Amino acid sequence: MNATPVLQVGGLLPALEAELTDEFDRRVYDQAAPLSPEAAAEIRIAVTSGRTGLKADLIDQLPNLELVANFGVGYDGNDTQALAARGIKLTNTPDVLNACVADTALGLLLAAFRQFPEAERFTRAGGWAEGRNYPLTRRFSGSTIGILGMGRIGAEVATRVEGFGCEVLYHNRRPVEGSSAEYVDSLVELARRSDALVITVLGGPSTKHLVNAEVLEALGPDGILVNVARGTVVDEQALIAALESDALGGAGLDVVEDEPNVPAALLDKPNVVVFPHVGSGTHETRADMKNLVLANIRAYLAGEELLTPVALS
Ligand code: 8YV
Repeated sequence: MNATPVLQVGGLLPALEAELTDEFDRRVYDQAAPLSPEAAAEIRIAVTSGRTGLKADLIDQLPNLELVANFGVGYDGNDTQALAARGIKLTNTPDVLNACVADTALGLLLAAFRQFPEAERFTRAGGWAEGRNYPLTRRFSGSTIGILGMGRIGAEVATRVEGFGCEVLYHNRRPVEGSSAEYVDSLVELARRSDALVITVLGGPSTKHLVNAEVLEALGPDGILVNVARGTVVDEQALIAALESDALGGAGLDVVEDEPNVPAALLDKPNVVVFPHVGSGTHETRADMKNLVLANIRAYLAGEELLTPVALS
C-alpha cells in the first residue's frame, strides 16, 4: 500500500519530520516552487506549526485538503476562516505544554521582578568583583498577579504563583466556573490592580493589541508585563514608549510581534527580559506535542475521532 502523502508547511521539530518520513509520504512545501495541480490534488493532510500555518492562497491551491495538524496550541498562523469555509479540520496540541509554558511565565516573572539576568551579567562583567552592589529590585513573593486569559495555561500560572503567596486576579471574556481567582471584568481595571500582568490568551485577530497604551498605563511605573502567548496581543510600540518614559516598571517576554526580530529598544534595558520563544521548548514537551500531532493524523486516517480538534466557527 502506498504511504499517505502529507504536506509539511514550514520547519518542524526534526523528530516529527523523521516520523512523518517513516510513516507517511512527507512532502515539503516550497513557496519558491509551488506544487503542480497534480501534486496539489494528492494532498489531503498538511502539517504545520502554530507560527507558520496555512494561508488562504495555499489552502486554495489544495482542492482535496481535509485536515491540518498544527504543532502548537496556538494556531493563529493558519487562516481559520478559509479552513472553516471549506470544512477542513484543524487540530492543535493543547494541554501537553501547559506546565512548561507556565514554568516559563514563572521564570519571566522572577527574572523581571528581580532583574536576575541583568544581575548575572553584572557579575560576569566584574561589577561585583569591583566592590559594587547590584541595585535593589522588586519583591515578587506576595505580589498581585493579573492573568489575561484564564484558560488551561493561565490556570497553571495561577497555581504556581499561589505557591509564592501571590493573590491572583484574572480577566476573560467570561468568568471561569470553578476558578478560585477573582474575576475582573475590565482589562484596564485588572492592570490597575495588578503588580504584574501575565498574558496567556490565544493570538490571532480577536486579541490583537488587546494590551494597549491604556492598559500599560494602568499597570503603571512599578508594573511588570509578562507575555508567554503571542507578540500580537501587545501593542509593541506602546510597550516601548511606556518603558522609555518609565511609565511601566519592566517586561518579561517570551514572544514579540515580528519573531525572531526583537526591537533594539527592548534589548538595551535592564528591566526587560526577552526569551527566544522557548515556552514549550523542552525535550519532554516537544516529544508530547509531536506524538499528539501524529496521533491526530492516525486517528483521522483510521476514521476515528480526532483527539484535539479545534472548534472552527
Ligand atoms: C511552539 C507555541 O513554540 O504552542 C504554541 O502555540 O507557540 C509553541 O509551543 C511552536 O508552536 C513551535 O513552533
